[in-house]
Amino acid sequence: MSTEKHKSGWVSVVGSPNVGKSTLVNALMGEKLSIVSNKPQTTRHRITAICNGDDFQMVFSDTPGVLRPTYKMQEAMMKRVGEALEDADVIMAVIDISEKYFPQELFQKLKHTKLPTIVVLNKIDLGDQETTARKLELLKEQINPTAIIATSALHNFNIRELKELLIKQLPEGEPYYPKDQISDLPEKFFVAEILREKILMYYQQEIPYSVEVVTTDFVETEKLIRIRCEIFVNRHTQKAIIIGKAGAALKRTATAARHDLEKWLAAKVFLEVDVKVKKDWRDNDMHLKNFGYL
Ligand SMILES: Nc1nc2c(ncn2[C@@H]2O[C@H](COP(=O)(O)OP(=O)(O)OP(=O)(O)O)[C@@H](O)[C@H]2O)c(=O)[nH]1
Ligand SMILES: [Mg+2]
Repeated sequence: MSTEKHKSGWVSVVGSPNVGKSTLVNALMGEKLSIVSNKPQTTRHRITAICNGDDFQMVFSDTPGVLRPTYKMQEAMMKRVGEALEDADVIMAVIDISEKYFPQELFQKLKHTKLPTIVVLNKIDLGDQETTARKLELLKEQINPTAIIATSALHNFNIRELKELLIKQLPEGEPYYPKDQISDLPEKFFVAEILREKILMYYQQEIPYSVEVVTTDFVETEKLIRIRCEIFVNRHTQKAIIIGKAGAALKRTATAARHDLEKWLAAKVFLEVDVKVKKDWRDNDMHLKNFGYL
């Protein structure tokens, strides 16, 4: 294989919260790297997912959904979106079938960018053919993208086709990462994310949005991997909710996380979880810095 023909590039995945960006990236990767939930604002960082083939390397930046920030953590989340767009070779803009428009700021970027832009209309399993066709037409008119495709990430519909469209737009070049690498984020990050996914799943209202998870220990022994995580909340009342009556809620959450971790790490896992309060951490520069947002 000649290196001249090898294609490499960064694909930034952007769109509103909850439209299925992370589900799409996981489907394109054929592997779950980004956590997914039915609640908006699941992704908080820029998640690198490296998709490798014999003659290409496509580095996805899965980003937080675009929103108007109301606290500092969300400001940091929106900064990640901006950075991902700056670094991109290709923009993959995701909108779902129920959504009327792209967020205004993003819409302007998409309209004026010189980068190849692939628009993905996702969740078409939730709409009828007529709506899908009408939306595709409208998006084509509004944005004039390089290509547009309708998908259902949940049902793996048109994912192979989307992948081909993206690869076509990659610039020629050598790989940025070794071909067996799938992310540049540390294992400890993904461990914390898996636990946060379970918190998104099992707790309601403001709780998932008030939580940060940090992996403090990750020790591999011959028999198992010993992991310790800390869950931080904004207030004492939230700590009580996380733990639940006689610790039942936390136990259920930790057990679900442990099951996923064992699958993901292909090893037996011992998971210890502590809950701590860091008052109003989402607006505190020092805490945000420690948590890797700033
Ligand atoms: N019906 C249907 N649901 C989908 C599809 N793709 C994703 N979902 C669901 O939509 C919800 C949100 O998916 P995510 O992948 O977390 O969305 P996201 O855009 O990454 O969300 P943020 O990270 O919060 O911005 C989850 O419940 C997914 O299972 C799809 O094609 N069809
Ligand atoms: Mg996401």
